Amino acid sequence: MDGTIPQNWAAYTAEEHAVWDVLFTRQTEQLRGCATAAFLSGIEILHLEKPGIPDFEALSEKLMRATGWRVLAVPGLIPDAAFFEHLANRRFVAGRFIRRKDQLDYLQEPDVFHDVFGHVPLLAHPVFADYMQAYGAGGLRALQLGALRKLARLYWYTVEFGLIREAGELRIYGAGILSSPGESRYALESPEPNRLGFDLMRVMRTEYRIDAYQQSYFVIDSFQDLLHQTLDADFAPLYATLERLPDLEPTTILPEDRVLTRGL
Ligand code: HBI
Ligand code: FE
Repeated sequence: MDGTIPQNWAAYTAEEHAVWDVLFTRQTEQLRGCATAAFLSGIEILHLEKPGIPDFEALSEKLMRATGWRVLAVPGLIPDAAFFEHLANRRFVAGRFIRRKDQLDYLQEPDVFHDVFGHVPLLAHPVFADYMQAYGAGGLRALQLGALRKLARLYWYTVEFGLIREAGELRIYGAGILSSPGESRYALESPEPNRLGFDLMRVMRTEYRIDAYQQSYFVIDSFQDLLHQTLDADFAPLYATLERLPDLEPTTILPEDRVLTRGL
């Protein structure tokens, strides 16, 4: 009852593999010079450039060697507790299905392209791999403390929509951006969204939208810094403080925010 199912890799059709190939080629071209170096080396370590939807068993073997994570298939979204339990044990759950070829740009539920192309390469990075495990353990505690709404914002603004400062530039590491052709350009280049220095409490106060490009992105200095700002924190008193602070809209800028310009 852990919500996982066999991937049944042999059952994918030629057309399904072709959808992966189209998305993969388009996104890797789009992301040249835009994605964090850790993402690009993850693609290499895991041999994701091989055509077709990856076989989770072979993928897990390579990932296991790199950082001790494995990838398991799920039919779609699974309950929060099960999701966190998997992460806390270094198991990443990925959608088995792939979007149809008339849905290349938009879909609601995470499919195998979002989950594997967007999330899995960074799991080959030792520090990010530890961050994801810590998030899973933190999620289980947040559920007990009734604080999931706050902690979910941390996942959203880092794992899904995070930016990182690297080689004097802004780069993408969030899977929601990496797997979206439109947002990968918008996140780095558009003058519209705010790009704010990452701060744990600030992020956990900030609401987010799931139906449009983000209006604020939070920028980390390094994965090490992200891990330290989160893993080292005792979240129970932070949640208590958050109860007394108003939530912030995605567009808000506070006087104490570190606002980054595109050239940093
Ligand atoms: N299930 N398959 C899947 N993928 C997710 O990203 C996911 C989930 N269930 C719950 C969940 N995410 C949330 O708890 C977190 O995003 C906070
Ligand atoms: Fe995701």
